[in-house]
Amino acid sequence: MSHSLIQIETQGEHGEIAVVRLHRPSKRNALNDALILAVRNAFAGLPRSVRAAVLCGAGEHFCAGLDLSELSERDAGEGLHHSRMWHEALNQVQYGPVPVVAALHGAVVGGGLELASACHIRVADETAFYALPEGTRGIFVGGGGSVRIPRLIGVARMTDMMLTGRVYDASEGERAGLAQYLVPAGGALDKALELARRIATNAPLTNYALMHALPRIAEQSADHGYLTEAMMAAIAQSAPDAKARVRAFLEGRAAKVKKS
Ligand code: 1HE
Repeated sequence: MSHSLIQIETQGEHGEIAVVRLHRPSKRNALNDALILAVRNAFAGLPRSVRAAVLCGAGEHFCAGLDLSELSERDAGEGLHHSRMWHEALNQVQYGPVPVVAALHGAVVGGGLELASACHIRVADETAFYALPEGTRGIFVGGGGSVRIPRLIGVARMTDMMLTGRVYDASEGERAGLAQYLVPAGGALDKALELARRIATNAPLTNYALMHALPRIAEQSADHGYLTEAMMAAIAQSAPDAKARVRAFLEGRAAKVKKS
């Protein structure tokens, strides 16, 4: 499946991996309204065979953020609805049908970092750099960044990035928690695909719990979190899939945990 601004391809024997590629390289994958809606539609409409997805960008950069040429004459009400449209699209990435691994390279800035933050795992190559130029452009994040980015790197680091225009390089970004994996230049997509293939073999209910229960438990009080955890654990372990996997280990048919 392919739209002009976004390309979607499935991989794997049963089409279990989707690669969703932002495809507006001449504008560094800047997110105009059409592209942000295409992102929403891509994740809302993934084929049912898909168990894990990779999100990447065409060209030299992952994403240059909001298309600044569209930031023209919106009044306050229009700005509110525009931001809510971004929220809806990025929520579709975070709370869509399957875990999403972001493969990052080059600029991961502004709304591009907001989009990467909505993914479940981020893999960056050595060319990646991160910034929130909203601060210096006289605007504010509007794609959920003020909610998601502090959860990755803390309020103090995000405040610094926005107040001073600080740019994190790839290794600083990995140390700060913006990416979970750092790989050589050109290697992000392959690593992201390797992780997605592994994720696709998990029991679907486990992936569901990690996408939908874990982030909510992390927002609950400890007391409420323990109860939600117990209920999620009970549901996950009751699935035939879980029982079969545990039996396979006990009968010596499943892999042991090994140091890598
Ligand atoms: C753009 C955009 C854009 C590039 N909107 N058109 N984001 C920013 O403030 C980042 C702005 N972009 C940059 O700093 C640089 O473009 C990059 C570091 C990402 C890439 O540099 P480079 O040298 O590879 O490309 P370029 O020559 O700067 O850009 C190539 C073309 O893309 C050029 O257009 P052309 O018609 O002259 O060829 C650029 O104008 C265009 N382009 N980035 C529009 N962002 C939900 S709220 C989120 C708020 C934000 O995201 S604010 C942060 C916006």
